[in-house]
Amino acid sequence: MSTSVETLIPNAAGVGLSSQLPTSAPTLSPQLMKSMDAYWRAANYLSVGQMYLCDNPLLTRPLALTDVKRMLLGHWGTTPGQNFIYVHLNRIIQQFDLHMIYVGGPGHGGPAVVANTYLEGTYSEIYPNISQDISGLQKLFLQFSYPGGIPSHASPECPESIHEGGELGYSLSHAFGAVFDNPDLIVACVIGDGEAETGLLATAWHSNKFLDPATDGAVLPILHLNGNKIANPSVLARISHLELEQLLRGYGWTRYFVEGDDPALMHKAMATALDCAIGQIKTERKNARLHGHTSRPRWPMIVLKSPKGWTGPKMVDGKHIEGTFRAHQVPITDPSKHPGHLQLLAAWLKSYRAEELFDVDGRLLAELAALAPTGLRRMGANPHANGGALLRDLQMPDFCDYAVDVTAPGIRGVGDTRVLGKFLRDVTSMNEAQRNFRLFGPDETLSNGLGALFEVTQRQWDADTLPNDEFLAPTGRVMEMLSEHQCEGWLEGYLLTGRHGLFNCYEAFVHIIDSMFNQHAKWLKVTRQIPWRRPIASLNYLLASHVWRQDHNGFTHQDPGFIDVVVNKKAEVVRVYLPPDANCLLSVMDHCLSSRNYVNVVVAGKHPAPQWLSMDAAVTHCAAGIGIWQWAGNQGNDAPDVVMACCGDVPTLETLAAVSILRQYLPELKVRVVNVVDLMKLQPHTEHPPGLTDAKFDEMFTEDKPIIFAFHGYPRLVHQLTYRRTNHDNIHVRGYKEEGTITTPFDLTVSNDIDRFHLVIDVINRTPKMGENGLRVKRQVEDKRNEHRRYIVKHGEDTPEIRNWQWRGSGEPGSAPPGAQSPAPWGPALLGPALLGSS
Ligand SMILES: Cc1ncc(C[n+]2csc(CCOP(=O)(O)OP(=O)(O)O)c2C)c(N)n1
Repeated sequence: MSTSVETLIPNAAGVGLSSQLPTSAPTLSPQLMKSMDAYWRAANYLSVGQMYLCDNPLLTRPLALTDVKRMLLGHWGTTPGQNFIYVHLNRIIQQFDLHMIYVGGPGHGGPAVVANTYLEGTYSEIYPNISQDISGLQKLFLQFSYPGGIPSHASPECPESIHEGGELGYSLSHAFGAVFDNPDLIVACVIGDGEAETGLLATAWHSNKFLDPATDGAVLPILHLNGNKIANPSVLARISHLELEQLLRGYGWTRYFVEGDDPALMHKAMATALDCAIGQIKTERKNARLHGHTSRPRWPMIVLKSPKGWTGPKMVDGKHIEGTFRAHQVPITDPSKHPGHLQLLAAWLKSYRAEELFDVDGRLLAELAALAPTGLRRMGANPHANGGALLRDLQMPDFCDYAVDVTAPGIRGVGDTRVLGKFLRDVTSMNEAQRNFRLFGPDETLSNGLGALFEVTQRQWDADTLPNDEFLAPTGRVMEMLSEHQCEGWLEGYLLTGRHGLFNCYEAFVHIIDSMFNQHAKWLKVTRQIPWRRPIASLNYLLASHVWRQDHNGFTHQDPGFIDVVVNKKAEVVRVYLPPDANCLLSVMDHCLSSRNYVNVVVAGKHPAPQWLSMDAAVTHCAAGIGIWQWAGNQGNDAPDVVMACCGDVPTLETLAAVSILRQYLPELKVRVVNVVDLMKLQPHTEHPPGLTDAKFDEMFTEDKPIIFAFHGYPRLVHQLTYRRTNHDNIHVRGYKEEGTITTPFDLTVSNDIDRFHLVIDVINRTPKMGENGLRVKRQVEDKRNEHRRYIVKHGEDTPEIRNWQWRGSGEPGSAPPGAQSPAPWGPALLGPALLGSS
């Protein structure tokens, strides 16, 4: 491979002009280049050592089989390239006094980041037992991919990492999330050419249209074109240079190509490219910050084309390794089973000439150690890579100031998220000065009822604007791009570097990021066990357009399954809240925005809906997470005959409507109403400490009475959470069961048997001795369901009695003495005249 560094600089018309940059630029003196090459060799040596050696770390005696680990793990292919990049980044950090962190997209290059943080000293500072001597080296090597040791990826245990890179695709979005509102920060983001084939990475290039050069930092993408994935070539490596260059140009980048395999030439080329890139970043910043330029910069990026497994074995067992897909993992397999492999391994290790790099005690030579930046400029010590260390509390208004005045339960609200929107608006403005709060979403901030934010901020947008656009500005607190992946990736990067945020999304489509949520939750679980990782702000989801209000959008938009995915994760990391009304939503969101190290999922409605609790009652209810709504039931001081449980705004509405029927027509039935806000309360506290104790659960749900549970999501989840509870056999759950289409709001509940009439039928069917009265009510509500169907087909909307239904029972807790009979001013008969007097 010949070596070149090439850039394509746009001329005034924006057309790319190719120009060769001199590879002999005087960036590196011969001495500096020699030292950097030695540093690179040291990192490569440590990487191979981690993959292979359990003892004899500096080969002070001939390599023996007993020095080699029994299980050989790790990914060599990406590692030397990442080591090469790291040493060059160290140089520019020093030269330009940069605040820089490193994101390694191919996180399987864990040996590289561990090696480099060890060489720069941060690793030993955090883990003093991995000391800067032979014994430390031996432990460094042994722990890698070893039981009880560290994972093979850039895992949370590694000091420089905000991105494990186990699941490929998220690096560039994380990097951009990290630089929003971090004007001095540069994130060097290494992107695997395989990783570049993933959906998110392919769209993440567009992040440059959302970056404000005046108030945000910069990302320097380094596309690592090493040609191969695990077993295949990469697409970007097998299209023509012109196609690749045009693709990246189309994404809006200035491209610097560094290509070759001769280390000496490549060092020069890389240094030149980095100098150009950093120079350009500085110029763009200056233009925006000092000269007020507003045009979108064509930010620099580097394409590093180097052989996969560079400097590793060229041939093993007659097969080409370096530069091929075979270099991906462990190029030399188990020496105990393959004659000749031990010698090959020894030769490979020796090729790095460790004796020229480390002193006899195993310490990196001082002149090489001096190549790394010092103190907090080291990428492993930069506090942005341990974002919790930088986290400042959000300034929060008193959420009670936004309360809905609930004069009586059941008054009609304006839409719960619309109430929340005003609270979020003020959270936004109160934190404008410290610039550490952003709202992310795929184009739905307005439609999710959060339009109040645009009274104080804009959508950040650095592409062109037209006169009819709304709420677009170079800087703003709202980030909207129609890629749920991108929103999630940006938000994660933002949180991981010590800020706060909220992701609002359609409930059905948040599934798109299921797997990203998984990875973030895993990260949080691990970091909770790492004392030096400071807690970060929670990842908050607001699922504001939920399954039960997708009657107009139809079946594709009806899916409450994200919460099923979420509860698979450790209860110590996840929380799921289903506030029944606006005051509960305010209370829950206040808690979520103040919390740390969780993933909080909040499901809330945006349509006008009944409001149940005063703010005081809401605060008490949400603090408990679950509670008996004494005012809604009629058990008084007696034991209930049936427990009507509800979780979610629409299930709560249908439950209370069902209760009102029961109380009017079957008043001898003692009904208890339990509302669940915090879903995880259902789990036994032995599995999830904040869950209800069995005694409390039994007290609330009884040990033997039927429980009719109207649930927002798929019914199975309630069974999953409660299967160990005493009364589990009596829990009968109604929820979404994949019945949906374009229809009326109430018909969606009818289609899934969670409507008030069906809940009444469930009660009658499952409560013993309901007698003739019960059968008559059951027939009546069955007729009601049929009548409903006929009506909506004829009129195209729900019946007036459904549309206008209002709770007319007694008031909130405290409004009537316990045990007092409700005056039951139910108003017009719910089931029509045929039933009047039946009770
Ligand atoms: C989303 C995802 N799919 C599949 C894998 C399995 N995998 C691990 S490494 C790899 C190839 C990566 O290629 P590239 O990004 O070019 O990295 P490099 O070649 O530099 O190792 C694959 C497919 C993964 N980690 N993540």
